[in-house]
Formats: sequence, structure tokens, C-alpha cells
Amino acid sequence: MSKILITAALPYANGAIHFGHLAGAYLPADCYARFQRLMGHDVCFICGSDEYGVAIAMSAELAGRTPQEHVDCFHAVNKKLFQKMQIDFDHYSRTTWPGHVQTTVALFNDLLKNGYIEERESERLYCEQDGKFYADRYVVGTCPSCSFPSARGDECTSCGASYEAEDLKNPTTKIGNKPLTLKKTVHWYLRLDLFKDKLLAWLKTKSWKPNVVNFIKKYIQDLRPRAITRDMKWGIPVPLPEAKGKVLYVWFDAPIGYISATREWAECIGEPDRWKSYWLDPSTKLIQFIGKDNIPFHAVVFPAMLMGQNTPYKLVDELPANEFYNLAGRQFSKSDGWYVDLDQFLQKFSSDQLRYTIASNAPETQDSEFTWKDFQLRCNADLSGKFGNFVHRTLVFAKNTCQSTVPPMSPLQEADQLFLDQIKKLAEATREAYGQFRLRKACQSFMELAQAGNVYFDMKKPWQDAKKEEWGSVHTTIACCLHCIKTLALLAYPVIPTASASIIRQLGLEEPYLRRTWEEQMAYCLPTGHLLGQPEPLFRKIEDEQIALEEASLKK
Ligand code: B3M
Ligand code: ZN
Repeated sequence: MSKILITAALPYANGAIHFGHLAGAYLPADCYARFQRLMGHDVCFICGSDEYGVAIAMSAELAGRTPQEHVDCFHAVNKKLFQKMQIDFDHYSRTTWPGHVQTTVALFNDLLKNGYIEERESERLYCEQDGKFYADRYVVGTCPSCSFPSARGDECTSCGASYEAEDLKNPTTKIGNKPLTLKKTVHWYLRLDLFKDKLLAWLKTKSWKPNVVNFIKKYIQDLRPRAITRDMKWGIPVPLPEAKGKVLYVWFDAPIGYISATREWAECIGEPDRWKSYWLDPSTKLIQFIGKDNIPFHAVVFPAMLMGQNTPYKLVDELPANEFYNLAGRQFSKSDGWYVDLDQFLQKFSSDQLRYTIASNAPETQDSEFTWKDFQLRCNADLSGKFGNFVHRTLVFAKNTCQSTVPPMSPLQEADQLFLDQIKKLAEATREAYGQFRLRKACQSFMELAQAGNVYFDMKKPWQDAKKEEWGSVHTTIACCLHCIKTLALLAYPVIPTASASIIRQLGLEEPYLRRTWEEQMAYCLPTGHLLGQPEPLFRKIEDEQIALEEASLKK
């Protein structure tokens, strides 16, 4: 048994999570956590809200709330949405819980003592009218590369260039359009440049996905000291007497949130030191699920921060970063109305239907997208047509023809043996795929097994054998199908846990059965004569009219 610490990127408490977030990090992380628990490992699955930063302070201001009210609201919203999606964190923390300050300050102090944080004077944008500095996204101006007149303070939405707010021409405040001028101020910089060799040597030991590795290689060539403080109120105060009015940059404290969240989890379960058994034990596997836009911070900046500590924290072992999941050709955007509200969606469709749709088309090696048609197809053709159909027809047949009991499985004909072999083979393929972060492949394999079940059922025609009263053959067929269903419940559990639990009930097994390991469940045979539960359909079919309505409301 190994210890596996799984994290998923901390979402900003600045809006409700959408399908894109789920596909990028949370669903793959949850499926992986469920899978590794089945493998019998000691899994801790950690996440939480990212609650500081300019973007949040600004949205709060625009919404007429204090930043704390703002994050309280969206922390609760997202926590609920994760629950509804069956994303089963061991702990969902938040970076405004008081313990997070302690951990962040400790890491800052070590970096400072060890010479990795340095004070530097620079010119920053200042508003004479307000008597204060403005940072990043609080600023708008003319893009230094393409002259687009309303470019953001961190990047240009027109040409995609990224730069410092100080590089903008004619900079003004985003709220109120007040002019800004350059004024000297002091900030603290993380000397990323000092970690270049250590980072390169460490990265050599990793065999991450090509998209991740290529990105990092380029990024590391140009490592410069990076300001980790900001002139603003919302954030963790820089723990130095001479830094009054300055807070830590959100990307400095947010990844530390993984550690403090694990600490909070340990406190909650009444074993306050337990977090150390994950973060400070070199044998722990640390797996961090993120979207591709978060790669540099997880592959370079955070590891560098940890390398600069006197405490030997775990560095990330696996970084399964996904590409983007779009909505019908374009990125999800609430402000443009190009958006499907997750909460409303879950009032009409099941979390399993969405989980399967995303997992079977996850953006693992390239961007992928949600479309209503594709959603309908995956739900109707795969979930209902193959998976649900096979489970239901078998259980209904067993109820009507075998008095709802498990019949004896013999004598085996060649076709039966081939089917049992196929079950084993596809179970192994599914297991391998989950272990390699290949959710698409895992879905494909268990769906292939469901379809193999239908083909076997059709070929054996147990209804004909029953008419002929060839009970030996009827019983063997149904026993093999029930064995397949029991296996399907296991293979599909990481992706569609609600359906799996339902199959287990319908098979007349008790809920704790699902807590057995993969190996135990594979080895388990439904005993002859075992009483089955009541069959009921697993998935609802989605009608064309409903899809047409959804498509129309999206286009509006
Ligand atoms: N909140 C960015 C994002 O949600 C950021 C991730 C933090 S992970 C430490 O994409
Ligand atoms: Zn531009």
C-alpha cells in the first residue's frame, strides 16, 4: 500500500465552476482518487477555494461586496457544486482560513532566510487622485505590442501578448478610468533564476506528458526574479515590518494552500500531525491535477518555492495537466453568455451523464468540446443503449426466468468461456488506463465490455433456450451476464459512481461491497442461489426536443 496525495487546482472563489473546470482538473482527479482507493492505497484528496488576488478584489468591488463576502458566497457555491457532481474530496478548504497564513508565512520566512527572496525598488503604477498603487488587472491601457486601446493589465485580449501593467501605454484604472503614473516603490522578488539548474536536473527525472514537458522547457530558459508582493489590501500581509500596506501575490500563497488545506484536513479528523505523513514523507506520491494554463506555477514556481525550504516537502511526482474543454467551438465565457449553468444543468440531467460525457471525451492530448448533440449521443447510445440496456435486460430476464436468483454457471460452452475471457481482458485494460490517467481509454474499455455483453446475450438467445426448456444453457448465459454486470459496476465506478452503486443494489449486494478493493471485487463470485434486488433503469434517455431547447437557449 502506498500513500497517494492527490490535489486538484484550487478554483478561484470568484464565480461558479463550469464544465471546463471539471474537465481540466476536478473530474480526472476524482476518478483517479476513486481508482486508487479501489487499488487499496492510502489516498488523501485535497482541494479548496483560492480566495485572494486582484481578480477577486476587483469582482467584489464591482459586485458591491467586500472581498470576504464575495469569497464566502462563491466558496459555498462551488463546494455545493462539487458535491452535486460527486467530486469526493477528503477535504475542501479555503485560503482565507486562518491556518493558511501560518503556513504561508513559514514558507516565506525560509525563502527569505535562505536568500531566495530579495527586496528591489521598481516603478509601479500609482494614482495621484487616490493616493495608491494599482496592480495587474486593476489597470487597463493601450497594448504595447498591437496598440489595442483597452488591453488588460496582465495580457492583451486582442493579440495575446503578456506583459507587466507598467508596459501599457496610457494606463488608467479599470474602475473609474483614473490616470496612472509611474512611481518608485519597493517589492519583494522570488529569485527563480537561482533554481534553474536544480529545476532542470529534477525535471529530467520526470516522464510527464509531452505537452507539459515542452511547455516547461521553454519556460525555464527564461527564468527571472518574480515579484511576489503587491500594493493592495486583500491578501496575506507581507510578514515584514517595512512592508506595510503590501500583501503577498496570490500565486505565492495559493499553491501553499495545498499544504495548509492538508493541515486543516488533519485537524478536522483529530490527528493534527497527520498532514506530515503525506507532505514530509518521500515515499508519498504527490499527484497534482491542473488545467494547462496552470503548468508553470506547478512545474516550476511552486517546486522552486519548496526547494528553497529547510523542511523537506514533497515535490510533485505526476502533473497530469489537461488541455481545454470548450463549449461548441468556443471557450466557456459567462460574460459573453457562452455558458451552461452547472446548477441548472444538474436539475435536468444526472451527474453521471455529465461525468461520462466529459470523461469519455476528456481533453487529454488536445482541446475537446461539449456540444449538446454529443452529450445526447453519449448518454443515449452509450450509457442507455449499451451499458444500461445490458444491465437492465439481464436483470429483468433473471427476475422473470430465474426467480431473481443467481443461476448455476455450468456447463460452459466455448462461447461462454470466450465471453468470460473477454471480461477479464477488458477489466485489465480498464485498470491499466485509469492508472495511466487515460480516462478516455478507460471509458472506451468498459463501454466495450458492456457492448460485448449485449452481443453475447443476443448470440446466446436465452429466451429461445427457455422456450425449449434448455435450462442448463439459460442458466449459464445469465450467470455469465451477471458476472459481467458485477465487473462493469467495478470498472465504471470511478466515472459513474451513482450508477455503480445502483447496480450493486440491483445485484442484491450491500453498499459496503463497493468499499472492497479492485482485487477483492474481481475475485468475488456471486454465489449460486444469491437473491438479486429489484431491476430499475440506470439512465434516462434524452429526447431530441430537450436538446433542441438547450441549443436554442445557448444561441440566445
Ligand atoms: N486559482 C487559477 C485557476 O483557477 C488558480 C489555481 C490555483 S492552484 C494553486 O485556474
Ligand atoms: Zn495586443
